[in-house]
Amino acid sequence: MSPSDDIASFQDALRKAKQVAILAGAGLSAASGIPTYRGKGGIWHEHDHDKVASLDGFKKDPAPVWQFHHWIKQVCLAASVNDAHRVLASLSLPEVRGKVLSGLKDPSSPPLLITQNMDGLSSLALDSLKDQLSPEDMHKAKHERLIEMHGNIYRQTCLQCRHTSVSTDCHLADQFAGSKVQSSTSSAKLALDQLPRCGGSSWNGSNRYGKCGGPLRPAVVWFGEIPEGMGDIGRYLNWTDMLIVVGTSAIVQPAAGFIKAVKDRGGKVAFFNLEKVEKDQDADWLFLGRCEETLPLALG
Ligand code: BJW
Ligand code: ZN
Repeated sequence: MSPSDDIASFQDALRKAKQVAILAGAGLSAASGIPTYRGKGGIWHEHDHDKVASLDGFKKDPAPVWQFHHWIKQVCLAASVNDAHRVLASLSLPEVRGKVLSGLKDPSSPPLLITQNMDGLSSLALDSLKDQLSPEDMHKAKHERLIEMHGNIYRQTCLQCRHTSVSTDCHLADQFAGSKVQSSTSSAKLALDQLPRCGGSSWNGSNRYGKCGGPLRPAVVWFGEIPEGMGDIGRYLNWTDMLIVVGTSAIVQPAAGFIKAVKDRGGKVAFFNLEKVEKDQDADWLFLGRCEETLPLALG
């Protein structure tokens, strides 16, 4: 049976759901000016993901990988949250849950937001609720009920000591100064000794702690790597009876498999996407359109 586009029946099912999860993809941040990966204008039309989004590619030639991530970071820094991020963040407010999700088994907790995006915008949308959420509820919303399964563009990990640091600075800004690297495909080339190095402390073998200096990599999840939070996601989805899928082509595993996992346990699935995708055949509801418009209508 093809999915329904009836908002009232979706809202009714949502009010009755006992445990709700949201799976988000690049379409969630499209209205914020961040390009998606596939489809028109998609990042993978311009870039070879084997080269810029795999550990093998990084080991062979790290410079273009850093250049690519430097560009994404600049795009993310220039972006701001949109209405779809805002309405999802609003589910962290108890009074909104009382209205939209009144059947939750645990009414004191927001639904789990699993995002494949590494732009940090879902967390930023929660920050804007700081006057309406207690510090405990804010902590829960940001650290227990938000999983950035493909990592975060503002973090980097040292391949030598494994130290992970967070930085909103553009590491490579100095190296690129004057060379105007404004696009991901700029021909400006980085030398190996210009690539970011670890400034964290590590055991240096002589009974003292010092600067490690090892090579850094972006702390994002590349192809062939295991996404973050898989254990927590699996446990949560076991009991999820409503999965809301927003702005993803649902091609990349393991995220794409979450849809079947919920359906197989008798749960319902609602898609909010700009266009039809293969996996929405399994959905109970499909709302085609821009999620920054359709989500506030359905959840508002
Ligand atoms: C809107 C909108 C608007 C636009 N409103 N909608 C062969 C078969 C099966 C699997 C594999 C295979 N070969 C390899 C694999 C595994 C691989 C995989 O799935 N590959 C497929 C491509 C085939 N997966 C992996 O390697 C993953 N790891 C893994 O599987 O480990 C083993 C494992 C096993 C079991 C358990 C656990 C682990 C890792 C995947 C890592 C993905 N990383 C990237 C980031 C790289 C960039 C970087 O390094 O900086 O993550 S790739 C890229 O794709 C990014 C995204 O998060 C991810 C998903 O993309 P998303 O979000 O769906 O974006 P799009 O562009 O595809 O779709 C956007 C949608 O939005 C479109 O439909 C638009 O219409 C819509 N839209 N505007 C609503 N306004
Ligand atoms: Zn280090």
